[in-house]
Amino acid sequence: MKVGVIMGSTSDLPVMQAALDTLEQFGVEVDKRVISAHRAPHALMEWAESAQQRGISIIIAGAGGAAHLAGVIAGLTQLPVIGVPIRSKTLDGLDSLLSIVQMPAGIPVATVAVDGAKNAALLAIEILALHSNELAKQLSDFRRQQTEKVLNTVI
Ligand code: RP5
Repeated sequence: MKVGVIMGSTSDLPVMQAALDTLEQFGVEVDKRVISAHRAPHALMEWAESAQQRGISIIIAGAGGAAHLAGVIAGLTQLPVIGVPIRSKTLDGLDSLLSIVQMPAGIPVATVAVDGAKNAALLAIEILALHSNELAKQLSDFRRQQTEKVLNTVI
């Protein structure tokens, strides 16, 4: 079980690192790439069309601005695609969010919050955990610890 993590630019990496770190924390194998949908469309097509054959089960795609990366990938593969809108300089990420979330019917992209890379990884892990008792156990431990942390906070 492998998760593909792709981003449109190395400038997205500081945000997308949270997805990579979370997947690593759960021991999930990652196939990571930087490919821009508009600067390298042919390479993107090759990557997306071969993703399933390369053992990827779910794709997390982060991009900002006119963020068509996740939608284009979703059109090229039947694998579930989770989009991460990256906060942009000019419109604060609203452009990225709307570009990713407003997919026309027929080709879905599951969209997380602006800069929501950690939740993208957790959503991918939840999907993988449907077929992995080990991941399901790790996930419930993670959630229990998170709950305990909230309840044990002294103010
Ligand atoms: C998008 O354009 C990338 O995903 C990035 O968020 C944004 C800016 O890219 P750079 O100009 O920093 O490479 O394609």
